[in-house]
Order: sequence, then C-alpha cells, then structure tokens
Amino acid sequence: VLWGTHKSCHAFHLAPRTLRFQSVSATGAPRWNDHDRPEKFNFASDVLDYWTQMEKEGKRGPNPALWWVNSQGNEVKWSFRELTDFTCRAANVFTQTCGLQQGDRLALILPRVPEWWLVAMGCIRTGIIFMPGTTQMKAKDILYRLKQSNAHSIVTTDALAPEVDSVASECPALKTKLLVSDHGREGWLDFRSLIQSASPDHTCIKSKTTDPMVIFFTSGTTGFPKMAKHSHGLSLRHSFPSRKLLQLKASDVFWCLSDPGWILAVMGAVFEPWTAGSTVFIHHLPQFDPKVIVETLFKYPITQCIAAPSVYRMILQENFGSLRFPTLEHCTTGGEAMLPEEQEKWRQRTGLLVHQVYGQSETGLTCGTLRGSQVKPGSMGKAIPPFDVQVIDDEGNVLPPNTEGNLGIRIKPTKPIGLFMLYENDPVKTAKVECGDFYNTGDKVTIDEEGYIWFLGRDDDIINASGYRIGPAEVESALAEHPAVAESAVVSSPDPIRGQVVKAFIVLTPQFLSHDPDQLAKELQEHVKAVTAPYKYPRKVEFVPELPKTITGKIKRSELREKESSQMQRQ
Ligand code: BCO
Repeated sequence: VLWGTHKSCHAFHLAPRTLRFQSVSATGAPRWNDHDRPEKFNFASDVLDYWTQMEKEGKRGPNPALWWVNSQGNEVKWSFRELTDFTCRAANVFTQTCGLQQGDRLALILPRVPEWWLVAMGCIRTGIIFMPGTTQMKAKDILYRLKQSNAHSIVTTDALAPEVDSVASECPALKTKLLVSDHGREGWLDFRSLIQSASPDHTCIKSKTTDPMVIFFTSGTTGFPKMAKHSHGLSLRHSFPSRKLLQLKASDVFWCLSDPGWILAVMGAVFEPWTAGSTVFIHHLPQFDPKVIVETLFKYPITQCIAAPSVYRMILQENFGSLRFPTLEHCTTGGEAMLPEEQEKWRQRTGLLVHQVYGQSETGLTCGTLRGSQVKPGSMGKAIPPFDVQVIDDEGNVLPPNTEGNLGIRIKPTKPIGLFMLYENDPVKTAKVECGDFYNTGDKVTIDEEGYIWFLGRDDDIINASGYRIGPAEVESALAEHPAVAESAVVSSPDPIRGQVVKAFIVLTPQFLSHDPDQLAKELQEHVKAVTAPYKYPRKVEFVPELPKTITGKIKRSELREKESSQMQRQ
C-alpha cells in the first residue's frame, strides 16, 4: 500500500511538466490581484504544480504539503511533488479506468483520510465535478444526493458502501463505485490499488475560470438540500484569504478541523493553505474529542487553526491545565457566530484572539477580520474582496450603517468571481435569492461605519446547530417515518455550547400516547440518527397535543421558535 499504517509513504518518480507562468508574491505564493478574472484557471495546475516546481527548484522549505495523523500514531507526509504525482494518478483512474469525463459528477463521501485530497484534486485536474458530503450520511441522504445530481461515480469507505449498495439500483446514472479500504468489495473498484498502478502522466484540463468545479449540498428553510454549484473561480478567489486574511506563508502548518464534507474544509484544508504553499495538517478524528484537539495542538508544530465556535467552546468547557500552545499563532472561527465573552475567554486561556469569518456554501468566505487588523469582539469582520458586501432591505436597497437588514453581495452589473453559479436544476430558488443588484444571503446583520459586520440571526426556519445548517423538513421527514409520530415541527432552540440545537415538537399517534415519554423521546432520537445524518437529530424533544397552525393549516414554526427562545432566556 502507499500509505495507511506506514509512518511515511513512498515517493514516486515524477514526470517533468510545463507550468504556466505566475508571478510570485512577497509571501512566495502564486498570486493574482484581488479583482483578477483570468479566463483560464485550474487550482491543480496553477497552484499545486506551481509549488511542485518550487520544490524542484529548491525554493520551498522541507515541510510537507499534506501532513496526516491519527490517534494510533500513524502518519502520512506528502510533498507537493508527491501530491502532483498521486493526483495525476487519481485523474487517470477517473478518466481511464472509470471512463469519467469533464462535467460528470462524483460524490466524495470520505472521512479525513489522505485519499480525500487525491480525489478532490484528481477531479479538479479532469474537470469532473466533485460533491463533498459528510460520512454521517445514511442511505436516504446518499440516495437523495446521487439522484438529484445524476452522479456518475461515488468514492467512499467500507462503513458507507453497504448504504450505497442498498440504494444504487435506484440511481441509473451511477456507473462506478470506488472504495477506499484495505479490503475489496464486490462491485466496487479498489481506489488504493488503482492509484498504485495508474500512470503519473496526466495533462490537466485547461479549465475556464467559469467552468463548474464543485457542488455543495446546502440545507434550506423549506424542502431538502439544494445543490450550490461553484466554478473554478471559487478556488481562485481564496487567494485573498490566503494572503491577507490569514497571511499564510509556506512555512505555516494549518489545521482546519471541519469535516471534509463542508465548504469550510474545502477552503480551509485545500485552497487557502495550498495557495500559500503551507502545510495542510489533518487529524483523522473519527470522533470529536476536545482532549485529542488539545493534545494535538501541543504535540505538532501547528501555527494556525480554523474551527467552528462550538469546538472552541467545548475545549473551554473542559478543565484542561494549560492552553498555552507552543506554536499556535492565529485562530479563526466560522460556521456560526461567536459571542464576545467567548472570544475573551479564549484569549485569556490561550493568549490568542479568535478571528471570526463568515460564509455560506453559496459564497465561500465572505467576511472576516484580517490578521493584524483590529478584532471587534462579536463581529464577523469586514467584506472580503472582491465581494462588495452591503446591508440591504427586502427590495435590495442599500441600508445605512447600524441598520438591521440582510447581508447582500453585489452581483450586478458583474457577478463576482467565487460566488456560486446557481442552484443546480432549480431556477426558481436561484431567482429567489436574487434581490435587486444583490445575492441575498438571508442572514440578518448590521454594519458599522468602519465596515465591520455583526450577525444578528435569521428570520426563517433554518437551524444552525454547532455550525451545521439544518432544514426542519429534513428532520421532520425522518421523524414521520416512525409510527409514534402523527406530526412534528422542528425548530432551533438556543444552547450555550452549540449555539443552537434541534428541537422537535411532536404530536403522538393515539397508540403511543401511553408510552413513557423519556423512553419514547430517546427512541425517536435514535430513530432519526439511524435514518439520516445523526448531526441533525433533535437533542430536545417535547410532546404536545397539537401544533400551532395558520388558518390555512401551515405550521407556525416561528411561534414555537420564539417560545423556545424566551423560555431559554428565562432560565
Ligand atoms: O452528541 P451525541 O453523542 O448524542 O451525538 C453525536 C454523535 O455521537 C452522533 N453520531 C455521529 N456519527 C454517528 C452518530 N450516531 C450514530 N451513528 C453514527 N455514525 O451524532 C451526533 C453528531 O453530532 P455532532 O457532529 O455535532 O457531534 P459532536 O461529536 O458533538 O461534534 C461537535 C462538533 C463541534 C465537532 C461538531 O458539531 C462540528 O464539527 N461542528 C462544525 C460543523 C462545521 O464544520 N460547519 C461548517 C459548515 S461550512 C460553513 O458554515 C461555511 C463557513 C464559511
């Protein structure tokens, strides 16, 4: 095997390749100006192979490009040269062995294993559109994604292969299934051995910056997740966060703790660090454990990290002796809002300020506090170029400072690079988020005179639980599959650690009315965990005789949400 239980991996002979010229910035990174819109851009050839060339010329230090560890003491360290080699092999596996072509879709459902990075980059080299997804998904979630996207291929592990097999017959477009495992499985191709035997010679496609590159499934206030489709421009745009927001250098070791199923990881564990030639540090972390996070920050020379606020809160909640990490210089957080007192507590314990960033699956990083500039506690920073971010009303009029409104990104006369292209197969929802000259994020904010933006919340039904965006319909439909549930309404409930948690108000069917409520609540929670991704399960359950409804029979979730919120405030 190439890796796995080995302490290091083999280096392969690399074929020489030609690179397009890029100028070099002060930090050594290939750079584009913040408003550049080159006609052609491909992250694999323009960034990854650039750093490979720098390594060959002795212009980059010896630190790895990818440094993966797990709790068993296994380690994988790959240089950019090795990454170029392996990702060219991955590209050949996709096009030659699997017969995939530019524009085909590939579902990438892997945990934090090194192959994730090979698959993503192999797709970028070939123009195959990859669709990251969390490994918490269950058969129902996977089926929805494969069908909605007409996926041609899926890459996953042993744990999820049976779930995929249970629904594959309903996905006629699905042609190849690739398994990342040390064992074979009937009907599946063995990704690891294919990579070993594949050729490292591959010519990267000359992708247009506007060609599609990746699709993120993102939950909405109604219905099931939408497919936010991004072009290669997403990867180009993240050179700004790399250079200015985080000021990454080739000597930095950057750890993004987000699961690779989310856009935060695609930005924080791929585009930003590699643009600067930094080391992407990965801990396998199959189960979240604050102790492992703290130990890792003490053990490895990590200089920067990014994680959801819940991660910082969960670390602070534990009684760790010291949190003065020897090499950590800069902390960033995103995915949900962090309170000023939480930022202050982290500063007191670690000596480090947490810098907030804001973004969505549709937008990538949109706001943030640049490293070195003033941190205003509680604020998610300023607009990140080239986005022109404004606070707008429901008609798209720009509002003055300190006025509550929607966070909008200007899309007219020119849509900025890096903003999603559209919701695939959904022109209605695509049109709905256009508001005058702006893309309307739906997030309520204010902006001050200096351009700092404060998150206030949402006035729709989307739940943000510890950085996960959850649509109520996804949980309600899972609950509806249980015979005890006559109907349910799912809303957010404030939580001191997770920001919000999912709460389900449930009307029981007559035959379950006499059941023990605590036991039944547990059973329903386990049921949701079993039929859909468990991060969505209702951590709070309340049985009610009826749900509040409008005269047309629509459930008034806002009423339940407000009730929940005021009840929590009283406690
Ligand atoms: O808390 P419980 O133990 O009752 O349940 C947990 C898990 O134990 C359980 N679970 C997980 N896998 C399971 C399973 N149960 C059954 N079968 C399985 N295969 O389900 C619950 C999952 O909840 P969780 O994921 O919140 O787990 P946990 O361990 O509490 O993790 C805490 C966090 C903070 C690490 C986690 O919530 C997290 O990673 N949050 C961040 C999410 C994130 O990265 N968001 C960014 C999205 S991108 C974006 O927002 C754009 C920003 C620019």
